[in-house]
Amino acid sequence: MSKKQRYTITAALPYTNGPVHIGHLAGVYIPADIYARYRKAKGDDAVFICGSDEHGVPITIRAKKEGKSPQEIVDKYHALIKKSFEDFGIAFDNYSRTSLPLHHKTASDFFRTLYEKGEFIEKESEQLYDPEAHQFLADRFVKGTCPKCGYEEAYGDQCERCGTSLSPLELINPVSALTGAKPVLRKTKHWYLPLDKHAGWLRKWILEGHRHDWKPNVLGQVKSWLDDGLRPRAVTRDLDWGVPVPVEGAEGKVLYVWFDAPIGYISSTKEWAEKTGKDWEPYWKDPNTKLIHFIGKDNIVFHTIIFPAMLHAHGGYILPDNVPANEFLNLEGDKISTSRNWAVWLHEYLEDFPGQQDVLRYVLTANAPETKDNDFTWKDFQARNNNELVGNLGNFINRVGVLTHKYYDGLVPEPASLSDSDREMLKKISESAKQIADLIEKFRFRDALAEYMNLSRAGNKYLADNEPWKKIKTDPETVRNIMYTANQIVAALGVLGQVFLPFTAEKILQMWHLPTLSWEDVEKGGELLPPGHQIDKPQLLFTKIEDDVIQRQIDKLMKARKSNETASAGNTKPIKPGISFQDFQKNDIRVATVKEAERVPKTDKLMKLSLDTGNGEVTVVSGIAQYFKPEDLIGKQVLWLANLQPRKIRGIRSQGMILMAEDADGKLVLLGPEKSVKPGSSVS
Ligand code: B3M
Ligand code: ZN
Repeated sequence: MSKKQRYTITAALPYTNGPVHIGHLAGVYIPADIYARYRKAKGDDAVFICGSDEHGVPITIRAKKEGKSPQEIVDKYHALIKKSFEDFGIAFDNYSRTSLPLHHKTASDFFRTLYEKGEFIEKESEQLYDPEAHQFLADRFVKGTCPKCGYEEAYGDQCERCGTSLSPLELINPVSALTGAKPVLRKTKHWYLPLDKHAGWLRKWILEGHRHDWKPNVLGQVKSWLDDGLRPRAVTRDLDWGVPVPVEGAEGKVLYVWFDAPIGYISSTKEWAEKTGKDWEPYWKDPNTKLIHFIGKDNIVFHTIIFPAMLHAHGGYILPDNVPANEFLNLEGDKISTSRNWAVWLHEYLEDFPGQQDVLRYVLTANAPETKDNDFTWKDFQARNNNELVGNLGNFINRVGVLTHKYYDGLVPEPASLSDSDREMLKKISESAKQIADLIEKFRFRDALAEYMNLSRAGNKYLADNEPWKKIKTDPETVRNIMYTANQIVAALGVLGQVFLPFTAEKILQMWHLPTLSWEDVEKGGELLPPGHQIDKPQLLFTKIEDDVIQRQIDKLMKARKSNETASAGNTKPIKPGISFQDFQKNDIRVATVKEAERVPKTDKLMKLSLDTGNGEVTVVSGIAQYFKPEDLIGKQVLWLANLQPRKIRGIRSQGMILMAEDADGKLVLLGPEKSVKPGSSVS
């Protein structure tokens, strides 16, 4: 037996400003749960930690919208989220919340330690303040006219029309997005974590030390952050909801939510330790402990750079051993969105598919966005249930149970002398277990699940090839061998299934009266169920899902889409004051072809494009990097305003601009000719 290894396994703390949906489950909680269950099945000393992230600006916005206090909002969603996780068998050892006094104290002490060690920089700056709301305004909460292009709806951090990065102070006629009031300037002091100081060791630790064991998507993001150059990052905010900054002169300030949230992992571990009479410290401080963070791709920088820098600056803590981040899950071809209600909510799924948690767990694992964004569709959900769960796994187990009862009154038969094919099948059981283990340890959960299903498929094939129902009269000895072997496979599927499909595995274990078998027992090979072992009459594990059930789900989504369209139709902007045709003709708009595209370093939004204008190439800097990948743009034809005065953006001379349509949710869409035309063709 391998040595017990200590693991601290965390799953991202969900924001309590809405319920959880399939994207959360597929991206973070199911893989984390499989991994934690696996480690425990292997006999490791693993603790699985999570909790609600109850601070941050979005929660205060939600509270304002619903006319409630932030505490009321987080109470409501904390309860809902916690229940969804329980319902789906996400087996946290502790699910905490960051509004608890224990967390406030832990986060506060952590900040104080860094403060006292001189790990922060203090900086005073002038920021916009809303005199009506009595609060400083985060950049996104200031709107006004872009000084570069005159767009009236520019945000305090950027103009989405021309792509220029802005500071709120550059906006013409700024107004508060909270109250519409004219903001005033006020001095404010904040504490910054000088990430630049940490760049050296971070680079060594991750890009050298973990270059073989961390996922490529994670390494890629880390590298691009480091290559762009790290800068000091403010870890405090002027806000009245959060953990108060525990130093003098910080009245009315709280810790930045991304400073306190990861400390939530530590406080949740402390809470667990208090409840269970354990010591929390080895789980965070013993260098032999492996710390694993399961997260979505939008959280990578916080878990690979910022939180490790905090832990390092504090001293005494271990750093993550791995950060297996997933990409995103889309729904029926569209990005999942809480505000557009484009989601499958877990609590609603359970109303429509009671008792069918494992079907969703199965589909989300089989289709997990491990290496790239993936799509969930209801048709695929139906097909996987009917073909794979009903047709393969459920069918195999049922057949073995039925035949064992029919031939042997539910007792595992005594084998005669096993044939080569029986032996091979038995060998495959332990090989599968090892293979699944290996894949899980590499965080390849889809492949691990596929291997699990392969074992069941092999079982089906074994029965079909050997046809016990034909031999029972003529060759009962061989049938005893077959049914003995088939029951061993069921036992293995029950034990190994606990990590993927806990509800189903539980049923198998009960029907087969499985003694306490461990993962190691299955890996070792050999007999799992002795002859004479009694099993129950089988009940069906899965049922076929009919078309009308799926159609209802699709209809529900279409309804959400319709109501979004109606809502956004009411939201179109008023038409601007009239202009003459001559005015319009001053615009020289042409079709151009994108030849090259690359992100502008150190910005999130800017993309540098090289356009074939039919009359040479020009460079345009455009604020579209959030919506497109460079490779998606190359070769596309776009509309180009050719005679806009050139200007420098981030040191790059940008000539003209690209025309775009803005979707109701602010997403930008390229405009181009309906069919390809010669670059330089004019638009009128
Ligand atoms: N609440 C963001 C998110 O849900 C954030 C994660 C915190 S993990 C410490 O995506
Ligand atoms: Zn602008």
